[in-house]
Amino acid sequence: MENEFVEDWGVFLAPYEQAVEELKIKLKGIRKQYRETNSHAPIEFITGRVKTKESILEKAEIRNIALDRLEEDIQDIAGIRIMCQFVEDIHEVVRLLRSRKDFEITIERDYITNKKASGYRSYHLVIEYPVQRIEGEKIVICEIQIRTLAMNFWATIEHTLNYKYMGEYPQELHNRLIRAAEAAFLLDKEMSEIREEIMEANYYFSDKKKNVD
Ligand code: 0O2
Repeated sequence: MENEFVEDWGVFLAPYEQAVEELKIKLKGIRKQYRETNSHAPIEFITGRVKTKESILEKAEIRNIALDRLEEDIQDIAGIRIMCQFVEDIHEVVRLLRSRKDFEITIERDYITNKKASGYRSYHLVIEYPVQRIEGEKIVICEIQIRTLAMNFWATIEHTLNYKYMGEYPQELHNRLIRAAEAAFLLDKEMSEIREEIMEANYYFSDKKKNVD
C-alpha cells in the first residue's frame, strides 16, 4: 500500500537508519570503556533495527494511526535493544542513558516493575535523538528496550509464536508462556543473588583473555 504522506520510503527511513547506526556505535563505546577498565560491563550486547515499511503500515492499521502521524505516533520505527546480564545492570544502563547530553528521554516505561499481562518484562525508553542530515538537523524518535538475557530469551520466543497465533494462544500454550515468564523471572532473581561470584569470574576471565590477546 502506498500513501500520499510517504512518497519515498527510502528517504523517509534514512534518518532512522542513521540514528540506529549511530546509537549502536555509541552504546558499544560504553561497553568497550567498561571492558578496558576491567570493570563489569552492564551491557552484554546490543541490537538495532529499523521497522520495515510493511511493519510500519501494519502497526498503523492495527493501532488506528493516521498515515500523516507515523513519525509522531509510532515510536519504535527506530529500535535499539540492550541486553544485560543482570537486572541491576538494567538500572545502571538507565542511569547512564539519563545522564547523556546527546538525546532527550521523553518516555520511560518500566515493564519490569509492572510486567505486561503477557508476562513480558523489559525497560523501555523513548528518546528524541538528533541526526545531522544534509538538509540540517532532524529529530528522530527512537525506542530503546533494555532487558536481561533471560527476558530477551522469553520475549524472542513469544514474539515468534505471536506471529503464528496473533496473540490468540491456545490455553495450554498461554499457560506455558506464563510459566516460562515466571521461570525467566526466577532465573534473573537467582542470578542476581550469585552476581558477586559471576562478577569475579568475569573479572578473572577478562584478565586471562587480555593475557592471551
Ligand atoms: P516489534 O516487532 O518487536 O517491533 P502500548 O503497547 O500502547 O503501551 P507501544 O507503542 O506498543 O505501547 O510500546 P511498548 O509496549 O512500550 O513497546 C512495544 C514493543 O515492545 C513491541 O514492539 C515489542 O518489541 C515489545 N513488546 C511489548 N509487549 C510485548 C509482549 O507481550 N511480547 C513481546 N515479545 N514483545 C513485546 P512491536 O511493534 O509490537 O513489535
